[in-house]
Order: sequence, then C-alpha cells, then structure tokens
Amino acid sequence: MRTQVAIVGAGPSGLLLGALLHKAGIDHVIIERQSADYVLGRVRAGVLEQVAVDLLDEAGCGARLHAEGLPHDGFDLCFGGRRHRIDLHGLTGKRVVVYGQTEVTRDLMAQREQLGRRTFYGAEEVAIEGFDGTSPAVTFRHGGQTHRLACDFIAGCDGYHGVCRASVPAGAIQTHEKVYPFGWLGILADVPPVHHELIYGNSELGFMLASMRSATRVRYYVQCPLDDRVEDWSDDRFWAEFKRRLPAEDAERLVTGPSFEKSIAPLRSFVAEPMRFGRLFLAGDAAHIVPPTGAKGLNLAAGDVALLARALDEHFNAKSGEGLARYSERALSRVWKAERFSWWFTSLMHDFPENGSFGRRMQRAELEYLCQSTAAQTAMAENYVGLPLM
Ligand code: FAS
Ligand code: PHB
Repeated sequence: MRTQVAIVGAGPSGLLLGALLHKAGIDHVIIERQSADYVLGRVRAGVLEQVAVDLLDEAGCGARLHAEGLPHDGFDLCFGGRRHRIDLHGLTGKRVVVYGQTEVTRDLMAQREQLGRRTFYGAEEVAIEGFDGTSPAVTFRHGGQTHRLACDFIAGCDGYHGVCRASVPAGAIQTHEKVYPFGWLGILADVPPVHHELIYGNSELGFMLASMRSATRVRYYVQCPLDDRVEDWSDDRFWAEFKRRLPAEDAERLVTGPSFEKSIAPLRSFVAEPMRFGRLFLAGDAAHIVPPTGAKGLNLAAGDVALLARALDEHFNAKSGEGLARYSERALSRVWKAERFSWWFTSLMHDFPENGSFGRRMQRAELEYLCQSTAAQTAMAENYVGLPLM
C-alpha cells in the first residue's frame, strides 16, 4: 500500500488532520490500535477555543457543535467563601464553547465514514520506519495480515503512550516533564448543572471544577490523592465531598444523582522537542501534555493539526517547504505558552500541602490580586480563550 500521509492514531488529532488533508486533496490513511467504540468511550476534554471551533468548521464538521454546543462568556473563580466571575467576552471579545471531546470525535468519525476514507481500527504491532530518510513507512497487523504502508510523511497523532515519539532515537529528542502530586477524580451524571457557567474552586479541602456537557449532563471534578482508586469513591462520597468544596449558595441548590462514568486522571506537564524528525511530525498529546485545569489539551492538539495540515497543503499543492520546515518552531511557540498557563492555573487552584502555610498565602494573595485587577483578569482571560495560532 502507498499513500501521501500516514496518520498514526484516530483520536481528535488524527481525525481532524485527516479531515483537513481530505479537504486539501491529500491522500492519507489512519492507523488506530483501538476500536472506534473504545476511542469514543474515552471521556476527556469539554471546552473548545474559537481556534478549534473554526478548524472544525473548516473541516466541514461544525454543524452539531453549533447546534448543541454551549457558548460560554465567562467562568467563576471561588476561594475563601468569595466568588469572582472572569468575564471572558467582556475582557477579550471572545468566548469558548462547551462541547465534549467525545462529540468532536463522533462528528469527525461520522464525516470520515461518509467520505469513505481509509481507517484501520484495531491495528496491532504498529511500527514506523524510514522517517529519517526519504522512504518512510508504517507497518502493522490487521485482519490477520501484515501490512506495509509506504508514504511521503508520517503524522504521529498517537498520544502520550504512542509508538511514534518512542521511535525517535534518544539523542534526537529532548523532553521536559513535571508530574503533579495529585489527580482529578471526574464523574459524568445526568443532572442539571449547579451553575450556567463553569466554577473553578480553590477550597481548604482542595480543587473542584463544576463543568458540564449539556443543560442536563454535568462533568464534575475534585482533586484527589494520586494513590486513590475509583472504587474508593462511591457516588455518596463524591457528592458529599463535592458539596463541601462548593460555595455555600451553590451547595444548597446542587442536584445530585447516579454517576454513569467515574475516572481518575493523573496530572502532568510534558513537552517533547522538537516536534519534527525528518519525515515524522508529532501532533497533540504525542508531543505534549498539559494538566487539564486550563482546558488546553484538546485545543493545543487542534492548533498543531492546523499548522501541520497547512504545511502539508503547501508542500503538496503549492510546492513550498517553508511550513514543514517551520512547523516545530511555530507549534512549540504556542505549546509553551499554553504549558505556562496550565501550570500557573494548576498551581493557583490546587492544594499543595508540601508548600505549607506560606504557599497557601501566596495562592490567596494572587487570587485576591486577580479579582481586583482588570489587567490580571485580562491576562488570564486571553490565555483561557486561546492565544492566536501564530
Ligand atoms: P489521544 O490520546 O486522544 O489519541 C491518540 C490515539 O492514538 C488514541 O486513539 C490511541 O488509541 C492511539 N494510539 C496510541 N498508540 C498507538 C499505536 N501504537 N498505534 C496506533 N494508534 C495508537 N484536555 C482538556 O482540554 N480537558 C480535559 O478535561 C482533559 N481531560 C483529560 C483526561 C484524560 C484521562 C486524558 C488522558 C487527557 C485529557 N485531556 C483533557 C487531554 C485530551 O483531551 C487530549 O489533549 C486529547 O485527547 C489529545 O488528542 P490526541 O492528540 O488525538 O491524543
Ligand atoms: C471538562 O468539562 O471536562 C473540563 C472543562 C474545563 C477544564 C477541564 C475539564 O479546565
């Protein structure tokens, strides 16, 4: 088999890249190790920046997002019994859209199915080769047969645990990592949200986030110890803890109910540099991870894909190599700014016992300053709604 671009991974990065390459008339194939149902079953991001919304429109996949997504003009910060709204739209003229990653993935998969583009789900023993030369290829087993897909370029969209970054020689790649000493316990439940916008809380008991998927479905999180297990958290325990971390007036009107999804995610900051190795290009979680506090993971992936799709379009259709040559530099410039914001927001909102009373006082001082300074709120808002692509 041969194609122009072999995409490894059918998460949001791989699927969105495929949709944009199709639009540019560039032949491509996606190889995914899990089943489509498994990919759809992962519960992850919930907030889209305008850059991601525009890309889904450009890819022809924005209809349901505009019909069902919830535009949000702000969010609330809560601490020490106080509550302050960050007026995203008032401060930046922009907003975000609440629309789950699962739905983004579903829309991209549905379009791909209609277009009849080749996707190998359930691929085994996926390996990449020749990307440091002029004849890259992806080999894999599927349907009991071994396949070799020759290509011009490989897009490594296979996430943090994927094979692509792992295939780069150690001397050619530099990684930077910070692992946080806690995780997020998240639930999905079909109850009305406690507030019409998101609430980020820094309580004495730890971080909480009240998010949502629709007007009838909530996505709530509490900070929890890294060694906690999901089975340690009954629904009753979760609701009692969530209520304790909410501001009093919200706790009173909180609607609880049975969760139908419950999971614990570890938090890390991670960047691999560069994001290009010859004819292999990394995009999304394959190249970087952010703690979900700033709602940047999925949006950073979309930004990488936009830059890579345009660069490949220039290469194949405009016979220009500048986009590919500058892909890593351009992507990393945006990645590092989002890494900083996600680290800063995580450091501001979570309980770090190791930082002692002085650390808590620094958090409180920064939150107080944030709430009284339009300049500080504007800086926060412009990072939250998303920085320009270039
Ligand atoms: P993904 O990891 O989504 O997709 C990679 C794909 O590659 C997967 O389908 C995988 O099966 C496949 N793959 C892996 N190895 C392979 C191989 N060897 N061969 C073929 N295929 C292979 N972001 C937010 O903005 N907000 C959140 O609240 C949030 N919560 C998260 C919770 C968790 C538990 C995790 C892990 C991430 C969360 N994220 C969140 C970040 C998340 O949304 C990612 O940014 C997003 O999934 C990135 O998409 P991809 O780059 O496509 O990577
Ligand atoms: C979510 O809805 O899953 C979500 C929203 C905002 C975040 C993180 C997660 O910062």
